[in-house]
Amino acid sequence: MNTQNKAVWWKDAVVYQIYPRSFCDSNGDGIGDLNGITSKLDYLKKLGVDVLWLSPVYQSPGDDNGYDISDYRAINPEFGTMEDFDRMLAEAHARGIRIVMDLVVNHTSDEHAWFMESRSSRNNPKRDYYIWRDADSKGNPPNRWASAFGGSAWEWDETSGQYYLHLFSRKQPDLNWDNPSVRDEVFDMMNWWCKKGIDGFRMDVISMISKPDGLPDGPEMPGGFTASTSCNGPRLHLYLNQMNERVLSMYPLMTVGECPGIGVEEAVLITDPSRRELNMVFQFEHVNGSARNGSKYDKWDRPALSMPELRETFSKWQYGLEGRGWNSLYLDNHDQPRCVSRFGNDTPEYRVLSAKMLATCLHFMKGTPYIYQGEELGMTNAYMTDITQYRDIESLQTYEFLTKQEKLPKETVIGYLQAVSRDNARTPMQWDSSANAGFTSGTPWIGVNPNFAEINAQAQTGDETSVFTYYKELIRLRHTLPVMAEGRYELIQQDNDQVYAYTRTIAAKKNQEPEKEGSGREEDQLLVFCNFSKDPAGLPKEACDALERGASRLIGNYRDLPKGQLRPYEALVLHLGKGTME
Ligand code: ISL
Ligand code: CA
Repeated sequence: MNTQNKAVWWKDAVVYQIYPRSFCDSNGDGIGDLNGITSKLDYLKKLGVDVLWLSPVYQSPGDDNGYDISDYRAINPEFGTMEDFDRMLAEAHARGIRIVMDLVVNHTSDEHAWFMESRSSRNNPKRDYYIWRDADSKGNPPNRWASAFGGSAWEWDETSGQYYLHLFSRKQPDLNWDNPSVRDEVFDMMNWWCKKGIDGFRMDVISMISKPDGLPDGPEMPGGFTASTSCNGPRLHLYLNQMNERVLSMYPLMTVGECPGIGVEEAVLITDPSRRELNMVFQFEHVNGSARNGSKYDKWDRPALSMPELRETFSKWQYGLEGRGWNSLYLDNHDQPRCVSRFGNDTPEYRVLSAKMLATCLHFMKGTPYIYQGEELGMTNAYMTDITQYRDIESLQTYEFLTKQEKLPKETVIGYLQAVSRDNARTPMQWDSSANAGFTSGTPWIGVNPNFAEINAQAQTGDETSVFTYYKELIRLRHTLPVMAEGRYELIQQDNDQVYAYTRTIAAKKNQEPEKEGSGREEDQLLVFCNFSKDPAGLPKEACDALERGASRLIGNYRDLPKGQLRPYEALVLHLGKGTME
């Protein structure tokens, strides 16, 4: 691997996220598994990714598809055995591919041994591993926080006569990070996985681990609840710093914190290397939807960001972290609808073009790019029409709440789910055009997207014009061109409402051979132009100038250079580098 021995190897790496349940089923039970992943390593090697991040594969009752862990040191039997895991790890390493584990430690499952002890009585030594509170004088929960999946964030425990906090489902009780024994247990467990040879952690809702003193209510929400105030709590940095000292600093890991509710300045505090916390974070500002039309139900009735809003958000992060921290770059993951459906155009005419355009826009930014399984094929939303087709706890609980309590028409709520349900990302990976898209020989746990006959890996891997081949080229370029990893981002065409355009610039390296006279430039520059609309757009003057100065076409989603206009969803990257004429 080209990045093997550097301490900050993740700076020119590309990460691929696998949602194991939906990736590849090796034994016909309809559920993707570890042996399925191992069988697809050559596919991933061909794509060229450096790192695989696996959504949780630990033992779990599966209330939230594995984000509710009942044993951190055991593999979910649905996914295989620890031997299967070790083999997958070894096979990945043999191909120069690293493995990053999902670390879900804001909460455990209610079936974790710690919680079973904790709830057994008020004097149990593990009582304080979780967040228990008395009812208020009327018997109500201690505050009005809503759970992210609907309803109160507090569950009454009959046996011990107190409420426990669960920011997610009632089967996901929040750990009490203020208890040093909890931190000891978590750090021990992390060291155990590191000693096994894993290469990093993606840390689930890590911005929520430090609860604010007094647990004050947040902004009002429908249903008599308020948002929680648990993001960026008072001891977040202290705990991350301890984690770094006691675990992370001892291995050459990559770490990314999933951080709902985080802004640029908080992100700098977490990712500034001198502060010794994490390498990068997932921020949410570009995927939370736009508040421009007002919204009552948060992500459900918010439109996707328009291109200018998206550009403003991305640019804020690009400028904000420059020289101070490090960005992670993503459009898709297992919680988000498919980006080609949300930000592009998933009709047959424009799907391939717009998928490549979005990929171009994201991958040329500064940071570490993440590809979510199927994104490299331009997979689309599933548009499931009936609630019985949905599996995700958030989708099901939201449907109940909005149709029953809020009395919204079913069609309206199904419309919301079709646009933003997490299940859009969780339909099986589309491998080929055989039954069930080649994902399983049995019955898949969630329906396959009916468009698998047209959109699948087999059809794309050998096709020079496919979305897959385009991603492969983007990854290759990131590994080859230092400017792609290190160049400074600068927005151009700020008022253009069709074209998102920016440059990336890096000074030519000082210690290189002296340039031959007249043959080169002092800096290396990329110019990126992305037409976010199906209408042609005028070719920006920076593109014309660069072409006149001898820029070359680095990559684009049309075969040739545009003539005067950018075509529908056109993406074009020009390279003005050493060797091009001034
Ligand atoms: O998807 C969301 C709801 O719109 C997010 O709020 C999501 O719950 C949040 O990003 C946290 O996500 C992570 O933790 C959850 C889990 O359900 C998600 O799959 C995970 O990515 C609880 O562990
Ligand atoms: Ca299986």
